[in-house]
Amino acid sequence: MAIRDILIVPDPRLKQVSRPVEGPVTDEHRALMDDMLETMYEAPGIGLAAIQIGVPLRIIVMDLQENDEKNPRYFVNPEIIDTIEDTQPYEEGCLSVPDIFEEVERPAECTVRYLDYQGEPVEERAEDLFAICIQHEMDHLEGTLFIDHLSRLKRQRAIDKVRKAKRLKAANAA
Ligand code: GNR
Ligand code: NI
Repeated sequence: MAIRDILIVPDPRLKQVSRPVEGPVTDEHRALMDDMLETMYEAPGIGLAAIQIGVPLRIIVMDLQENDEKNPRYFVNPEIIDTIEDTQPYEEGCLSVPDIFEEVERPAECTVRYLDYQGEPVEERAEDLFAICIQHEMDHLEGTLFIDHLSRLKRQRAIDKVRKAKRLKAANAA
C-alpha cells in the first residue's frame, strides 16, 4: 500500500469525467482501492474518489468514521438510482479544496448501486452523512467539486484562498 498525492484545485484533471471499470474488479483495482483508503485515512478524510489521486476511474472509497472502529467502504461504478425530493444543507469540505468549508444543499436520501471490493453488486439506501458523502464523491466522477454548487463569487474566492495558501506554504518552505 502507498500514500499518493492528492490533486488540489485548480488542477484541470479534477474536471475530467472518470470512466467505468470495464469487466471484473481485479487485484489491480483492489490495490488502487487500498492506496486510496490509505491516502484518505492519512489526509484525513471520510471519502476519496480515484480522480483525486489522478486516476480517472469510477472508483470511490469511504469511511465515515462514526465510532472508533474502522468501517471502510468501496464503490466501483456507483450509480445513484433514486433520490428523495427533500434536501438538506451541510457544511462540506474537500481534500482537493483544502481548508474551505461551505454549505451545500443536496437530496437528503438516495439509493446507490455499485460493485463492492470483491466485485459483487450491491444496492444500498443512503441517508445522513452517508448520503451527503456518496453524492459528493459521485460529483467527483463527473468532474464536479462541491464549490461548483456555490455562487461564482464564492467559488472564485475559495479557489483564490487555496492558491494563496499554496503560495505561502511554498514561500515558507524556501
Ligand atoms: O473528508 C471529507 N469530508 C467531507 C465533509 C463534508 C462533506 C463531504 C466530505 S468528503 C471529504 C473528502 C473528499 O474530498 N472527498 O472527495
Ligand atoms: Ni471531495
